[in-house]
Formats: sequence, structure tokens, C-alpha cells
Amino acid sequence: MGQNDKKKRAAQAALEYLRDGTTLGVGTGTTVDHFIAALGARSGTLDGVVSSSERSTAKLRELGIEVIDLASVGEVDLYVDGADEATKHLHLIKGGGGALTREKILAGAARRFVCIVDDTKLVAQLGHFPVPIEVIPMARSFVSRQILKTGGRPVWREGFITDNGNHIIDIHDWRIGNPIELETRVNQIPGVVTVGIFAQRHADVLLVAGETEVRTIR
Ligand code: A5P
Repeated sequence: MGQNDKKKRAAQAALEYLRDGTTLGVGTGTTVDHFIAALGARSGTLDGVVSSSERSTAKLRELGIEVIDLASVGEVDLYVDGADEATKHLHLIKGGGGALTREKILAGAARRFVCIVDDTKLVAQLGHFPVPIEVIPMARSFVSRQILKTGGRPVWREGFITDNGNHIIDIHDWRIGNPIELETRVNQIPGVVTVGIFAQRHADVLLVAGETEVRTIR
């Protein structure tokens, strides 16, 4: 079974967490695209859908699903999103697609965060996948210099502008022994909007699709 089929399976498994009247947050990425496609028929039973990116909003609207503002509901019952790396402690790296800021807001605003991945993304320690950081454009070089002091190698994602009008720096070569500590440290650098380490607010449930089954890690 290919990676895309596994992504689809993980996405389908997340449907079981939907209830009638759920206010749903929808993440971003190719795994979530499968979730959005599978959502179609179920969307009428939901109370509202909040999106984490312009990309997901467009896909939801294509299916005739209305998208509401987080500001109008304050919280969501359930947030479903993918990840670039995940550990059995439910810590994640996210933001490969550049939507990390709105994703982190939705994760924070969610009563339950269900993360859907294929088994190639399950790792013992985070950091093989470069960690995205969204920065205010004028702070890009300053933040990069601060990151060098932490042992990371910052690479500007040139030409990419986030939905919020900011830039992304991808941090290579970080060995992330303590994700909560590193997330906290990076959050304190002026100019950082969001770091793609999701450890303080980690997933509540991780659905990992393998060759034969979807494993649930809580
Ligand atoms: C988007 O910004 C990311 O956080 C995605 O959730 C993550 O990159 C997973 O993407 P795929 O499902 O496309 O692998």
C-alpha cells in the first residue's frame, strides 16, 4: 500500500470522531484533503466548520460546505489535522504546507485534537523533518541568527508567503530532545509568529495508518 492510500485510511478513521452537532476544525495538507473529500455527506450533521487555511477553505467550499470564522464560535469540539512528524508522546512537527499558525490556533481552540498520519511519519525523536517557523518578514534575518545559536540551520523558504502575509524559515539539523522546552524558547524570539513544534498543545489522539490497520495512540 502506498503512502497516499495510507493517508486516505487515516483520514477515513477520523470520521468516527464526528458527532451530530459537532463544531469541526479542519487542518491543511494532502492527508486532510482526503478527510475533506470523505466529509461531504456528513457535513450536514455538523454545527459548523472552521478552516485552518485558504487551501482547505477552497476545498470545503468546492463541496458546498460552509466555512465559518473561529472568532464567531470561540472554540471547536474537534480539530482534525495531519502532521509532518509525530511521536508516541503525541508531539508533532507541522507546517510543511506553511499553514502552521492557523493550525496552532485551531489546535489550541479545540476540545479534542485528532491527528491523522501514515506510519512513515511516526518517529522516535522529532527533528529529521525541518521545523517550519513563520516569521514577520522584517525579522527574518534576526530570527535566523538567534536560531543558529540553538544549533539549528535556518533555510528561508524563498518565494513562499503564508496566508497571514509572513515568511517561513525551515530549521534543519535540530535534534529535539525536549520539544516543549524548544517550543517555549523559540516562541520567545521577537518576530517569531509560530514555531511548527506542537508539543505544549499536542494531539489528543494520533491515528497512524499502516499496511494492515490504523493504530490509535492516546
Ligand atoms: C500544513 O501546514 C501542515 O501542517 C500539514 O498538516 C502537514 O504538513 C501534513 O501534510 P500532508 O498531509 O500533506 O503530509
